[in-house]
Amino acid sequence: MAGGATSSSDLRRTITDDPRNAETELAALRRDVVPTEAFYIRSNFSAPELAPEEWRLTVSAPGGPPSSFTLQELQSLGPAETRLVTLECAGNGRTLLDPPVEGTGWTLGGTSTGHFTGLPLHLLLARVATGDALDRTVEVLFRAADRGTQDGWGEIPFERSLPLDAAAARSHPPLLAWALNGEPLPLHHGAPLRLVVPGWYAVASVKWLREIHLLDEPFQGYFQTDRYRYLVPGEAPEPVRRMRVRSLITDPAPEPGADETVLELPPGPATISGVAWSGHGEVAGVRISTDGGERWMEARLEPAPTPYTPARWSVEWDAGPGEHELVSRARDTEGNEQPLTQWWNTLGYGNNEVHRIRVRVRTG
Ligand SMILES: Nc1nc2c(c(=O)[nH]1)N[C@H]1C(S)=C(S)[C@@H](COP(=O)(O)O)O[C@H]1N2
Ligand SMILES: [Mo]
Repeated sequence: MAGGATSSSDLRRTITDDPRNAETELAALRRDVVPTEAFYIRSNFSAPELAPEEWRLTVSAPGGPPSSFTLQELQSLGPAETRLVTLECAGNGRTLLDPPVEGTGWTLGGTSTGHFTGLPLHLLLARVATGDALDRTVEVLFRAADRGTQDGWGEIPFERSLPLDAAAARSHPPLLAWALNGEPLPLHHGAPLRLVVPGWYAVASVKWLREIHLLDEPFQGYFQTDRYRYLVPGEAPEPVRRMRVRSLITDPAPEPGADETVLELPPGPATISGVAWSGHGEVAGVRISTDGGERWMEARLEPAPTPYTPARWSVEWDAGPGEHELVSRARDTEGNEQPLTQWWNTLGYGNNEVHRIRVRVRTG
């Protein structure tokens, strides 16, 4: 790689052009906020270009007529909130699985953290659910403008539901977001309006929102019942919900754009550092090994700025010449710990195995 400063646009690598899928370089995850140009992108279909002036959000509740809102009308329903939110694709880490599984080829960059601004969803629900509508509601469905065909399902939009308690949460509420890092949402992140659900794998954070329906029975669509399920042969399928605890070593990390599998380090004192987060509470601790998992030391931990976003950790290491395997292993306050070996499932979701990297320390 040529020397000099790395621009933010170099901090994301393309997986597929259309639909657009791109992952963030590990080096970009050293920052609390990932620059928008480096924020990972995951889209199942081509991005729909929606004219903001013509765009409306249609909302319906059981027993009532649908209503519709312009972006301005939504913005006037209550005070906007700006929150730091971590999105992580449920397929992050999929390419590490052995035997390999089908699906978008994420290494470990299917995650980013940014400031989202929007209306807490419960304010909209309170506005549209009158009478006994909320008592009759079990799930809230979010239907987007992007569409495509799926075998056996014909042409379908991207659409997902949330259980009512998650949709109506007042603590770390889902946001109907129109801005990312202080700017209007870019096309590929769901302009003009998307859902952002703190703590949940990002499949819940529906982009290019067009309709919201309060449902009196569970939603059975393709992206709910056929995909985004943990399928383990011989076990009952479980839906993909909250982010499983994960840590990443971000220093040392490959140079952006480089593909080295063994990182070169000079001998002597070094700081190993990284991030860790969980959708199930706070990070309780991170243990680091420099010998492939034989011995472990507890990392110094800085608390996350806000729940479900990355906490930073670091350890000092006196790097001796030779090859070493560095491993990071986080645990959360609900007692979950990253598995030492991968948790294989047919669709390759939620692989939160420990992060292992190989380093070669030069002699003198
Ligand atoms: N409308 C729509 N919303 C969507 C998707 C999509 O394909 N279409 N992909 C989901 C998935 S699987 C992920 S991981 C996140 C990615 O959000 P980002 O592209 O802003 O990073 O969007 C979610 N929302
Ligand atoms: Mo995803």
